[in-house]
Amino acid sequence: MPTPTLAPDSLLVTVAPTGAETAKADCPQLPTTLEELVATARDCEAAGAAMVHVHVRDGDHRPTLDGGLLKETVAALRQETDLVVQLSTGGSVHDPLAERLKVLDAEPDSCSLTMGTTNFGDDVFSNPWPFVVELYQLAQERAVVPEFELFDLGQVHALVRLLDRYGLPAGGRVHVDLVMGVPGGMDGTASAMVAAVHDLPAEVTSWSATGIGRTTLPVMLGALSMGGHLRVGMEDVLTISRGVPVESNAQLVRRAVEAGALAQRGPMSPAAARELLGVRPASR
Ligand code: KMH
Ligand code: ZN
Repeated sequence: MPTPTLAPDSLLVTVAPTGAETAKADCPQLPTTLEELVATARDCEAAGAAMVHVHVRDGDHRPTLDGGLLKETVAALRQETDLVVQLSTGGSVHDPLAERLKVLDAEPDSCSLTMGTTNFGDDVFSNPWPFVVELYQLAQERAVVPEFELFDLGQVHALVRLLDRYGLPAGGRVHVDLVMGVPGGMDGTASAMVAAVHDLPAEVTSWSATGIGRTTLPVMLGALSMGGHLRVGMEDVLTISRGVPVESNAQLVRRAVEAGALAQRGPMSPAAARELLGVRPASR
């Protein structure tokens, strides 16, 4: 993707409020129940988020891909917010591939789609090529718009290969999220971002970035300087500054919106985000 001379006027802020890695016992403010998730989503929308990236938890606050709960969650978020609802197909590192494919049965607006296997701390986040292709084709059939998650430079090139072989996603737009700073993936540095963005295929119409842990701020500032959008949230970072715990996801969204304001980019509305991403209009 050629780097645009001018950044877009507005800023897509995606919030990833929960993730699959943090235990509720270690972080009581992590939204793990449906009520907490919906309240968080409402607060984040009011603060300027336009999309929510969702992992759900069971009654014991453990990550689950339970189909009924995923459907209930999509319905509740649609009922209570206008946010673009993106379900994680990454799940947790322990989720079987077949279960991850079934996430699309919950009919979200969007789904995450990671472009390759990555060492993930001490674990392995498994995304073999045949799985990537199957998930992509399923998303095309079901008209679910994927967000391509790129954890590494090699995954940029896997995206080139996927689009060459299987064509454009539903909606015809291609949105990428650079997930930087995972131990085992690309580092959360400006030089890694420049390399990744430089090699994005021409089909890419928008990209965002998120920096895990201590890479949050450099990645945010780098993405704003390169015309990218932002993903923030407690899936990715649990401190607001060194040693200070995050109070809420809305706090992280507000900080992203403030950083966007400095770059003269106001927060994009959910309706504008749907247009950007090629997602169907909301049917609340
Ligand atoms: N929880 C990670 C293993 C995604 O949501 O698609 C994978 C992840 C990516 O969070
Ligand atoms: Zn996720």
